[in-house]
Amino acid sequence: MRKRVFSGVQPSGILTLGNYLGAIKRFVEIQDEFEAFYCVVDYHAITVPQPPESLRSQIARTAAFMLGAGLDPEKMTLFVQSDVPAHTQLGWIMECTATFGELSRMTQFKDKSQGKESVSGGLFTYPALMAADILLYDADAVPVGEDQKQHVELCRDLAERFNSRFGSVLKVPEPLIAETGARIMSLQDPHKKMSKSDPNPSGYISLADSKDDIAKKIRRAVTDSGREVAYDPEEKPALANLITIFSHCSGRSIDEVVAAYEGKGYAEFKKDLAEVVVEALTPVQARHDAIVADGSYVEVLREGARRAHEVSSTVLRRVKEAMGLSLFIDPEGVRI
Ligand code: AQP
Repeated sequence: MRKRVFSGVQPSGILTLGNYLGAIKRFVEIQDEFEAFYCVVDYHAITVPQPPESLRSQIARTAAFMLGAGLDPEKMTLFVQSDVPAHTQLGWIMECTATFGELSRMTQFKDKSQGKESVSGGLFTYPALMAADILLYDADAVPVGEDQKQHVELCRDLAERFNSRFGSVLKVPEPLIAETGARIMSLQDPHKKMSKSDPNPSGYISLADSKDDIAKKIRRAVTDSGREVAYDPEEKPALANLITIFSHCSGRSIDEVVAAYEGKGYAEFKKDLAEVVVEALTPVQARHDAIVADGSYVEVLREGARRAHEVSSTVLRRVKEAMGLSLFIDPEGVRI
């Protein structure tokens, strides 16, 4: 039997090149090897305010970009989190399993809240919901970018704690992180990861950016002092990030990229980088546009939710039974 993977993507903006290279490209590569469940995690997106119209279109576009990147409905299950009731139910149980101290140590919360008390409670507890998302599918592994590793480790801790209290109920998953390219950094600040909710659009390349926007953003990307195209993440982090992007989009190794630009300046490197990125994204954009135009993602998401419900409701039932919670009403709200 194939091992199972689960992973989610937030529809909190238009997907970035970071989401694509760090996660979605990988989802596509492993869809033959694993039984994969991929989820548009819209409950996670509402940890910060989202206007309803843009949230609705971002959910559709996230799914369409994931399919456009090459996810195949014949091979994997793609669904929207809020279509499957078990997520919030196990989410609450995981909130009650996690401790305040554990959630306080999550670096993403620290980064995103920046010490403000006005952030939502959901932003603080969302790693518990993420743990529930994963555990509902008995996932063996979770393909994520490096930035999500801490959350997958929390998920493992919560599953182990739950199992030590209630018996062997939950499968403890492993993170599955690519060796390189797992963390694509902002084009404006190489110490910050590239993020779709960055208020400065020059920091990220969105999957919807035009050829001209991509060229402009790469031209304006910060570089380090010096002229030589050399890969040195410590001393030249901005350039190292651009070389990593080049390598991932072109399929050439870091060494090959560096060798190709020996004796050439940053300007020529950046011009070619823009072309390589455009070449990688053009087919994804074309398929995305076709999927949005014919609306075919709707049926994929409907069938995905049906399949996800089938699997997750069984795991939720197992959890409730082990904890002594009520089983008089099934997850659809129907008396049994
Ligand atoms: N910069 C990145 N480099 C590599 N991988 C990344 N991922 C995100 N940013 C990078 C990976 O993309 C997957 C989906 O991420 P997400 O949408 O669920 O949440 P996120 O990590 O919070 O992504 P963003 O773009 O930064 O969203 P916002 O701005 O809304 O917070 C994950 O596997 C993630 O590792």
